[in-house]
Formats: sequence, structure tokens, C-alpha cells
Amino acid sequence: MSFYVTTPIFYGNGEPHLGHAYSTMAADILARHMRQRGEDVFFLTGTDEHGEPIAQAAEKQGLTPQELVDRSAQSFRDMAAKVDATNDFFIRTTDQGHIERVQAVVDRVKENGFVYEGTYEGWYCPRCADFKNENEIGPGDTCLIHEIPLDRETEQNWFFRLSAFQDELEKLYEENPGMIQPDFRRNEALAFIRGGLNDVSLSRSQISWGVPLSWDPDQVMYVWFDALLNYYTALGYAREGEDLTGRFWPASWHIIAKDILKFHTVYWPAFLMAAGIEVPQRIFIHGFLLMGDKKMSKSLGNVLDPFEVIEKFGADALRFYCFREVSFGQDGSISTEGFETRYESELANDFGNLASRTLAMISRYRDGVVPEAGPDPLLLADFEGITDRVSALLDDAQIGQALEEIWVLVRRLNRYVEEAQPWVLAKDEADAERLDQVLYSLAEGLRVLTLLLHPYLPASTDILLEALAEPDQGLAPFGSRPGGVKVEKIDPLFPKL
Ligand code: ME8
Repeated sequence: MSFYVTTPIFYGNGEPHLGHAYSTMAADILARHMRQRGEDVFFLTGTDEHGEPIAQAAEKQGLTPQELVDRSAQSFRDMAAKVDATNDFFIRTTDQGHIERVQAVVDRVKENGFVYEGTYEGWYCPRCADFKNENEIGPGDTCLIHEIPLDRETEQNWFFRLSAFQDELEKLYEENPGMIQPDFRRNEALAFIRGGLNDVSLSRSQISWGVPLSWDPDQVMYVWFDALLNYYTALGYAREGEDLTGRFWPASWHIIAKDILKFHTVYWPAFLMAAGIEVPQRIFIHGFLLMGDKKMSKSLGNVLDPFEVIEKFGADALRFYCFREVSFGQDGSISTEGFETRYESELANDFGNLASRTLAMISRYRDGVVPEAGPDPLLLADFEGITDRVSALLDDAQIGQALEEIWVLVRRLNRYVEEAQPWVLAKDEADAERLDQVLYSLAEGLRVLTLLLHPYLPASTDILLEALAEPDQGLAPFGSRPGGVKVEKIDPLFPKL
């Protein structure tokens, strides 16, 4: 089966922060997990490089737009690498391959009769790059998100007949209740659609930094249509000489935050329908990471630097913390103190310790060879079906809940060590068989959990899988690997600071 997951493409006028890293890590966890299941995976991220905000930011910095986006594309690429994302391609909307394909899709939308010429008059937020309808305008004609005055725009441009898709969109979400996750976001999208859809500008005439329309090159594509199309165009040119569209489209998951719900649940499927292209399978809309009670954002300046955290604690710790602390789908506060607490108590104590002591005991009591014994019946029921449960949760992008399922068993194994007391068993030759069973069960439990944790903690689980002499990273049920394997001791995976 093919599995195609995307992040938003981030604006090429800013520096990456933890909010961007969050979506990237989420998509990466799903991609890694699906690869473990042997699926044919494609994972896309990238940068959104056209439009007025970028042209303006470049001018302010005394750069050409291209110079600015070249720099920030590099920063976003670095960010993805630093959080250990395994994206299969990094799209930039200034790629020639993207531009050509955007033009081709828009031409189809026009041929299909959904484009007309008209005059736009209304309110526009230059930061959102969004035309606001009545219920999106704050007091004194301001942007509700950025709290800045909106611009009154009047311009001659081309329109997309969004209104023609009202019924089809309603039907889409009524007939596919699971398509937008979490469920309350689907209600939001439906409410927006039922509120009535106005046609939207498809092009801008007073901006030049964008994709020119093939039939009217004085106008450039409205940046949101250009940007949304990235998910589709990338497959056409990500691999030289190969078109991956048939293999991966429609996307399995678009991972986004709630700020761009309207674009992804209303504009995007409508535009695809207009072009005669299949709509994505599912869209996951996560919440905002908050520092205190404020959204982290570039314009508010309260940004937690993921690079600093990674420098000090490693990418695994960041990946773990974000999905452990905040319920995926909800807003959630994060803090340095919260981070340090979880690092100590969960990564270092619960998991790191379990790994170190299991390997140390096998080394001390059995010369590093996992005994050839069977699994302890005491643990069998706990581990029964764990891989399926985690897989089912991750099928629905329940990243935090899947992690919780795994963590329950991490704690279970720690309790098992305390209950079984291998150091007592080791003192009496009469307990040798029981010790074999306990050590085997610990090694096996640790192996199963390490495999399940791999998508969350790729670097430390790589070390551990090597120490456990587990060559294959595919998921495995408890008790499926026989003993007799030589394992190695390890240094603490999450050293105390
Ligand atoms: O909107 N918490 O780009 P953008 C969680 N280019 N996630 C956050 C976040 C926070 N505090 N801040 C940002 C754009 N994000 C468009 C997208 S897609 C075709 C075009 C993440 O750079 C989250 O995924 O403003 C959010 O949707 C995205 O960054 C917005 O990134």
C-alpha cells in the first residue's frame, strides 16, 4: 500500500521555530512507522516562496525575493534534518517543476469553466495573504489573527468559482466523516461551508512575485493556490525521469495546524474538484504549541528555538516531549521546566534505565547472551496485541495516544524488574531457570518496545537496536524472537544533565 504524508510548506520569509518543527516531526513519525510496516512511503515538506509578504520582507532586508527565499529554504531544510525528519523531497514553490505544473493545473480549471474575470473589492490581510469575508474581520477593520489594519483592495483580476462547490464540499464531508481529524475540526469546516461560499480571487495584478497565469502573464497566481498545489506538483518532478503521481496521489494525510484550516478544507478540495483531480484522503489539523498561553509565532517574538533544545538534549528528546506533553489535535502549553521534567523522569528514568539495566543484567548474569527461554506468562497478556493497537492508533494519526500505549508497557517492564528481582534470583542456582525466563522476557519486551518507539526516538532506538542485535526494524510481536542472541551493554541513552 502507498502512504503519502505532507507538512504545510512554510513561508520563506522567516526562520523556522518549534511550531514548524512540530508538524514536521508529526509527519515524520507517521512516515517512519509506515515504513516499518513495509508500506511504500513518500513524505513531503518544503517552503512557500511566493507572494506579497515575501516580496515585502525581501525589500525590507535589501534583498531580492529570490535571495531571501534561498536563505530561508536552507534554514527550513536544516530544521528538517535537525529534527531527524526523513522527508523524501523538499519542495520549493520557486522550483521550475512546480511552476510549470501549477500553470497546467490552473489551465485545466479554466478550461473546465471555473475561472472568470472580475473586479475584487474587499478586505485583505497582507500577512495572511488572505481575502477576508465579513465574519473574519475584527474591530476597526483589522485582521483577527495579526491584529493589524486590513487593506481595502480593489483590483481587476481572475476569479475562481468557489461558490460552485458548496454542495459538493458539504457532501464530501458528510459522506466521509473521518476525512478531517479531529472531528470538531470537521464541524468547523462544515460550518464555514454552510455559511456560504463566495468566489475568490485566483490571481493578483499588483504583485509580480508569483507564478504568471499562462493566458494573462501580467497577473500572478494568488499565492494560496500556488502553495496548496505543492502537494500535487511535487510528485511530478521529485524523482528525475519518473512521475510518482499515480503511485502516491491522493495524499494519505495532510498534517497542518488550525490556522490554515479554511485553505485546506475548503479551497483545496474545491480547486482539485475543479481541475478534475482526486481530493486528499485525510487532513489532520493539530493545535498550537503555546508558550504560557500565547501562540508561538514569529510576529509575537516568543519562540522556543528548537535548535537550542536539540543542541543540549538531542532531537529524540524534543520529538518525545512535544507528543507526550501536548495532546495531538489540541492546543497545549510547553515550557522549559516541563521539558526537563519529562526528560528526567520518563526518558532517563523510565526508558533509559530500563534499557541500561536490562542489558547490564544480561551481561552480568548470562555473559551477554539472551537466555533461550520462553516469555513469562505474566507479561504475555500485557503485550498481547500491542503492535496492532499502536498501528491502529497511528492509522488515525493518534500520535500521543499511541505513545501512551507504548509507555504503559515501558512502565510495566520496570515494575516487572522490581517484582521479579533478578538480582535475588541470581544468588541461588535453584532459580536459574526462572532467571532465564525473566531475562529473556525483559530482553524481548525491550526489543518490542524499542521497535515501536523507533518513529519517536529514532537516534536512541538505533543505538539500542544495535545493542540488542536486532538487524530488522520491522515491527514484531512479543515472544517472536528466540533467545541465544548476544547483546551489548550501552552507555546511558539519556544522560542526566
Ligand atoms: O501558513 N504551533 O506557512 P507558515 C503548532 N505557507 N504549529 C505551528 C505553530 C505553533 N505555534 N506555528 C506554526 C503557512 N505552526 C503557509 C502554508 S501550505 C500549502 C501553506 C506550523 O510558515 C503549523 O503547521 O505560517 C502551521 O499550520 C504552519 O506552521 C504555518 O506555517
